[in-house]
Amino acid sequence: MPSNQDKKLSFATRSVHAGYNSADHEGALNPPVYMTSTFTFDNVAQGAGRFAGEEPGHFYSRVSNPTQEVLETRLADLEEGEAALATASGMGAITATLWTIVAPGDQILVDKTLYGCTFSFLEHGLKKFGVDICYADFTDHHDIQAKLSDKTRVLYFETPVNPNMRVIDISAVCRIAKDFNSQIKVMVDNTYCTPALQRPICLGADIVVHSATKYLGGHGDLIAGAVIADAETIQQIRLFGLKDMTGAVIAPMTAFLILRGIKTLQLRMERHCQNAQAIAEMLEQHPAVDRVFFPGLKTDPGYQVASQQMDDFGGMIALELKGGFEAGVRMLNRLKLAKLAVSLGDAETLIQHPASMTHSTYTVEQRAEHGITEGLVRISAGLESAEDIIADLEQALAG
Ligand code: 4LM
Repeated sequence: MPSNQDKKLSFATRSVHAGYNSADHEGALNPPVYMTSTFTFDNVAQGAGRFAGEEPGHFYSRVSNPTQEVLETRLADLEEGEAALATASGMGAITATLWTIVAPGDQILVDKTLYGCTFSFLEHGLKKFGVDICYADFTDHHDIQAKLSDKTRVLYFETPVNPNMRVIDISAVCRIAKDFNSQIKVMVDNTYCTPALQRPICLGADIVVHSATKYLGGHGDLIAGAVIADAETIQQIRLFGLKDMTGAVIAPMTAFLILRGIKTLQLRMERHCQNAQAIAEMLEQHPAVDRVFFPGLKTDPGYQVASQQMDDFGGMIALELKGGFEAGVRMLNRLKLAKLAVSLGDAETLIQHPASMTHSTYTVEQRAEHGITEGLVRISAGLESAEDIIADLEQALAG
């Protein structure tokens, strides 16, 4: 039996403490922000040893920095992975990872709906360099099986999916991939949930990526990203994808702000989830609304899987109005409290129109093919009182 001391601390406690001991830093309650680009060596042998990875220690902040390291230790702990790498953006995390693990001739099998710039990177970026990008409906397990091939190197998806909220069964997808070929890497974008709600590595995934710009930072004041995986993969991404291929390095001050944000992650997620649930339930009853996409509604096709793999249903909602695109535009232009803006996971409720904004990287035909309707409206429920957000949405819908 482990003693009480050995027992794993709770998520909330680890969000505040993991990776940092004030006793090692003059008693400073918060981690110092190491504003330095380079690190001095005692002698040439020490410098050479650090470059060769044979000696511990930092040598240049494009590779690592002590403030960044605290954030990485905390993120690895919360996602229950071995190691993490913090990056300058979510796209920095995604691109640094994929540049590292795929080669020309490999296939990446991805869910049919992705955040617009992830789609663009795959379709217009990696494809140009001879990587085959193959799409499947990851809620249809036969479709995944049919598209796996001996070239498949990575399976990649988001859940719930940005922007249409489809829910993908992480354990089932991992089983299908590993049964086919145990070497395939399953990579999950966990931005919408954060580890406070969903931990893909515990469900069998190999790699988790984040836009830390969103809930992890939590205050709409920074751009950042992260990758969590086994230590060897993280080291490869750090020394190739980050150092040589993208240079998508996080700034020390940004790492500090994310550490600050993560201290309140669980508290904030609870409120985001409560507000989203209340908003979705109102919208479901509203006569102007055609469809609501939110996995916390019992009528949602993702409800069962979300109940199993998520601790709560998240803060994101999508909807379609009865009048389609025109009705959506009229409603968005009438909002007073909710902000018309892309991004998500901030204190402010943010609403946007994916077809003309976050998913405008797809053509109209591609959006139709990939399940993104032209009239879809996306809501990121903020931390205001649910009553006030609902009143604003109701007045905007009333017209
Ligand atoms: C948005 N999203 O949807 P950076 N992965 C997911 C995302 O939603 C995003 C990124 C990665 C939005 C931005 C405008 C699921 C971004 C990319 O923006 O590079 O940190 O993350 O509104």
